[in-house]
Amino acid sequence: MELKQGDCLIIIDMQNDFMPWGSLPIPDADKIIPVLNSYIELFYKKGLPIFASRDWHPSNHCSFKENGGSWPSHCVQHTKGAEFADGLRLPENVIVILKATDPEKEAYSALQDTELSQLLRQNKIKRCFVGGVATEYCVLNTVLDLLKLGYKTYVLSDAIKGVNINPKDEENALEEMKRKGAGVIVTESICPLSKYYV
Ligand code: VGL
Ligand code: ZN
Repeated sequence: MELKQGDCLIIIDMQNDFMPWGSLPIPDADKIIPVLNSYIELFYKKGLPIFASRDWHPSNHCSFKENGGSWPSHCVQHTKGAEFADGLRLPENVIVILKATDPEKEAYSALQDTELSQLLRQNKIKRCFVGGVATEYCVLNTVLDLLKLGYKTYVLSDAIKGVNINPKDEENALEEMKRKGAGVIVTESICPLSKYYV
């Protein structure tokens, strides 16, 4: 498969709090950092847009246990935990999308109450390549929204990680995305030259 104009990379919530050193650690989430770096390099060198979402909660967010939700406090605005994961190499022209900023609302999809759908239209995007965390929450909901909007959507299966609160959650999420029309690819599908680009 060849990348072309109209393609974009969408990186979901690769932030310190979701890494093994963060407050809501996703097992092995740091292992996908070099893989994502290679996708970033590939899209950047082809001049294709790169979007990166950040879970960006106020400290009184409803998803936190102390506020009646089910998650430990995470990705609080302007904290180190909300910054992009150490080691992720985003270019200077990355387009950052802040999500789940309303204290009263959980928002897993990077398209929910954000400017992302407008930006995709403005950039004349046709195909979206999506990686990041967590597979069965923010990646899943973002991919389903993209499919609903009619974008050809590919899940970067070597650049996602799930929480797996139940052992099959990630697997089921992948199945659902496929069933609803997503393609599932790996680095070599779009970058045949090397294991990791660069
Ligand atoms: C996420 C749990 C809570 C995610 C965000 O990025 O998938 N998961 N907040
Ligand atoms: Zn969150």
